[in-house]
Amino acid sequence: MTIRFAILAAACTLVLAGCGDKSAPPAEPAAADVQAAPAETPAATPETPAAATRPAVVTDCSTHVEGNDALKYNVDSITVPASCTEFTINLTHVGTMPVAAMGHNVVITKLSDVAGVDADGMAAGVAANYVKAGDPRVIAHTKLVGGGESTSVTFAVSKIQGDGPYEFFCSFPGHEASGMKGTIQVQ
Ligand SMILES: [Cu+2]
Repeated sequence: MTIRFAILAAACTLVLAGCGDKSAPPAEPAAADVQAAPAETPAATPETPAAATRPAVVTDCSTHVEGNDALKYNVDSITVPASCTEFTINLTHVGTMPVAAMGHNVVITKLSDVAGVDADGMAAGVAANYVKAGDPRVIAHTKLVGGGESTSVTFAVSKIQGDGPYEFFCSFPGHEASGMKGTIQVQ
């Protein structure tokens, strides 16, 4: 900052106009914030720029997704680095409601398979984590968790490098339709 002020002061002596407002030099992010905000790098999902307003933070071929009591994930886009062979999604239910009333999972399918997988999952019931057993359309899924619980799933990245697009969503009845979904892509 000292150097920056020195440059600013030098510039003002050369150019007398436009230096009136010295009260607000551009703030630099605190070091602690840098890791929490890689979402703002230009690498975020050019395919779906409008939809991806809450990109997931990805670290070491894994990410953390939260679900709450208000039928929401905290992210709507997961970009998996192409350098990863496997990828892990850690899911935490940050609410307090029980699994039978407000359970959440993460299911990954092709976008075109979401409706069918969701409907068959509902039929499979809560004991099956709302995922039909052996469904070949399901690329990966976590178990269903209630408030305060966590779970995770790891899958081969090659499984979402085919003929997408791919979506992640919660297959608890009605949750995908309520917006518990997002895009997942490899980049
Ligand atoms: Cu849910």
